[in-house]
Amino acid sequence: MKAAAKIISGAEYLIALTGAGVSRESNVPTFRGVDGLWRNYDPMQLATPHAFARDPKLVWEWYSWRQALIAECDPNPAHTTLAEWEANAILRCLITQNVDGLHRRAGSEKVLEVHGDLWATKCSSCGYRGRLDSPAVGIPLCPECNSMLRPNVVWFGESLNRDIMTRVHEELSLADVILVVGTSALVQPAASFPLVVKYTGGKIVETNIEHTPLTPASDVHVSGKAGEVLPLLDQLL
Ligand code: BJW
Ligand code: ZN
Repeated sequence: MKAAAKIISGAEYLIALTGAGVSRESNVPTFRGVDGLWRNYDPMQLATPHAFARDPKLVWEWYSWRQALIAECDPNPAHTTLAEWEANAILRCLITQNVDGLHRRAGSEKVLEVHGDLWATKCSSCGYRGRLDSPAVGIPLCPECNSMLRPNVVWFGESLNRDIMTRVHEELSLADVILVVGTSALVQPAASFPLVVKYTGGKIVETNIEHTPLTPASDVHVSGKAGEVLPLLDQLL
């Protein structure tokens, strides 16, 4: 913990990468692991363009269920600590794989949501983009062309948004320390972002309740729950 605090305090340009583990203590299920979303649902049946083409109703049911679940969740001390660090210019940018919006709700402003936003929609055939303000009922239709809307999230096999990726790469090149919180580091390209910082001479601080493929490349690994580790780290700065 002290070693992690020392690296963070000494950082010239600290950024963070978060995954589902940062929201676990807000009661948002993670994807993998014992109580993960993928235990009961096969991601390949739900989080792919092919799945949506085959059974859009099933895919929307899954997203609508998650929207309802997340609407009941609130940011936890991990989210609020990161938001405070941004406000105090300790943290320069937050890259998140999460689509739950909890970082923004905690007050973080410089957030790059690389896998999209659970409440955002886009048309499956025209360029329409929209937002839901309550969980979807059935299959929402495009107000412009009446085709099916889909969640504006990034599914397997899809490219990440180009403008967001440009900004991610700018941040990765500026960063000398990246704090990686609660990601299994299995899904590309996000899993490789910390390595970009490392290969340009920067450091990786990882915190997670388990080891990940990034642990061997990390300068420090802090074992523990994000909602406990981050406030403790804050006290040591
Ligand atoms: C705690 C905690 C607590 C718990 N405190 N910690 C072979 C090799 C390499 C790549 C590929 C490959 N085959 C295919 C690919 C590409 C593919 C990929 O990476 N696949 C791998 C699975 C093998 N990637 C893609 O397809 C990406 N696009 C792409 O590459 O485009 C180029 C391309 C185009 C065409 C063909 C090929 C390439 C897109 C990836 C999109 C991922 N989308 C999802 C769904 C988003 C929408 C939605 O939410 O529905 O994003 S999948 C899912 O995984 C979601 C997450 O953001 C993402 C990462 O998961 P995360 O956040 O790490 O969560 P978990 O559950 O895995 O881990 C939680 C962690 O928290 C654990 O470590 C716990 O220990 C920890 N934890 N409680 C701290 N309290
Ligand atoms: Zn449309």
